[in-house]
Amino acid sequence: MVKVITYGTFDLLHEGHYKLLQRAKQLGDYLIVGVTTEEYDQARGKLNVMDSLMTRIENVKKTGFADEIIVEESQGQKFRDIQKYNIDIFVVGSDWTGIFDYLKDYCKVIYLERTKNISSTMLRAQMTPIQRIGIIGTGRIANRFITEAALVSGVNAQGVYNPHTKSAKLFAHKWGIDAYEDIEKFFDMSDMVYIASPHETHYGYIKQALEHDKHVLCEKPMCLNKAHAEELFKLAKEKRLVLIEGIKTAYCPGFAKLLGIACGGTIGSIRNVEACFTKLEDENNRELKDVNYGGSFTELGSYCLLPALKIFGHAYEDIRFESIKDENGIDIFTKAYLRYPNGLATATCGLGVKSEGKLLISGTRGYITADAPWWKTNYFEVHRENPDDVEKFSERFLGDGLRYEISDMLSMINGDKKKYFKLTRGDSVALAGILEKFQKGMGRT
Ligand code: C2G
Repeated sequence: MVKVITYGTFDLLHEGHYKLLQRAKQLGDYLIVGVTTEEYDQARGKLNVMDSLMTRIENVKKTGFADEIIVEESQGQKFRDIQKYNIDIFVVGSDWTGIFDYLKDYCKVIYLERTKNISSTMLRAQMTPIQRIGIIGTGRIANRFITEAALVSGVNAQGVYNPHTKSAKLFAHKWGIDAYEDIEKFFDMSDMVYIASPHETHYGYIKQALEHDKHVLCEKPMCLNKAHAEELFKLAKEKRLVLIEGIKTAYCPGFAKLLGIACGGTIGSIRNVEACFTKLEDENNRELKDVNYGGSFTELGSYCLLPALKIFGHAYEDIRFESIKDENGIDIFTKAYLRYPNGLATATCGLGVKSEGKLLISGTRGYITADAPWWKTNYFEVHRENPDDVEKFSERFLGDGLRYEISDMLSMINGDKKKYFKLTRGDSVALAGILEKFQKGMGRT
């Protein structure tokens, strides 16, 4: 008897799961299905699971393919189960290709082609449809987005669009999704759109997506023009669509905890915020070649301005920029100085100069420091006058952190408004306004 095992969350059971189980069953005589517990999903960073474990087990049972159903509770369990149940074949979808090769010493490992298009859940009773994601752009961040989306239940990355069709086809082949040459068909396939194209194309794509009634998650900087940002949020509101800017720091639990403690009075009234983020970039990369939209501040300013905007708000009295520029006039290092009625802030960004990537929040009774990568907040300290009085805080930051914004986006689409406070429309409009001022100061269009 050939024994097969597979594992999954099987949340909002859909045809991707169904077809996986169907093919897994055909590989042998006896199929064991491991359904992940809430605790294990939490531990492995799978977000936004909607169905309870019992519902998910029930739904797997209803498919009729499982001869036995077990629960998966921990990281090392697969290895132990293969011994315990005397398994011949471990099978999982191709979005996991390579990840489980370590099991090849103990049984056959098969990665089955994942199902590209999920039109709906298998169960009419399901109230929460699967959000089909269309991706615009095929660069580094778009690659990271796919792996992060696989760890958010309730979404399915289905298609990619890039005007350079070859890039779209290469990306689609790599990730087992569809490439679209016709943007109209691309929009038809999607429920929500993730935009990771060059900065200057964001406005146009967001507008097109909203006009096609699609929710939008756009990479930062969403806009380099305040009026554009206001226009897009107004359009989204009119059409009852979700439009958010993807600044991963804003959505991660560690940053939320840091803000909560900073603004909770433990360091008194906040009077100074200093955020620095430098990342030496290859001088041939877009970021240091594009004389109109490249440079340190358009690339990293969204991160470095975020703490000041969340703490002091948008009503700064004055802002100025000091930049070090290269021979093409592109800023390799920029400091933005903001003055508020009761506070000072600096945002220091560098793609061509390396500095101490620190976040410092100074108050009348103490200060908070978070070292690089504070923008993936996982640790910070609260210091007071007494140098021995230091409180330490940590919080997990999962993977590349894009799953947090995807998960929050899903919650907003499903009507959970309280998620908006993490990065509000006002924050994104203020950011667009500051970037617009910077662009003008650089003599750019
Ligand atoms: N799947 C698929 N096509 C999709 C979506 C999912 O074939 N469009 C497959 C996955 O590859 C997986 C199974 O369906 O083999 C269950 O998917 P999930 O419930 O998302 O589980 P997952 O998070 O992939 O966890 O230990 C758990 C395993 O790592 C799988």
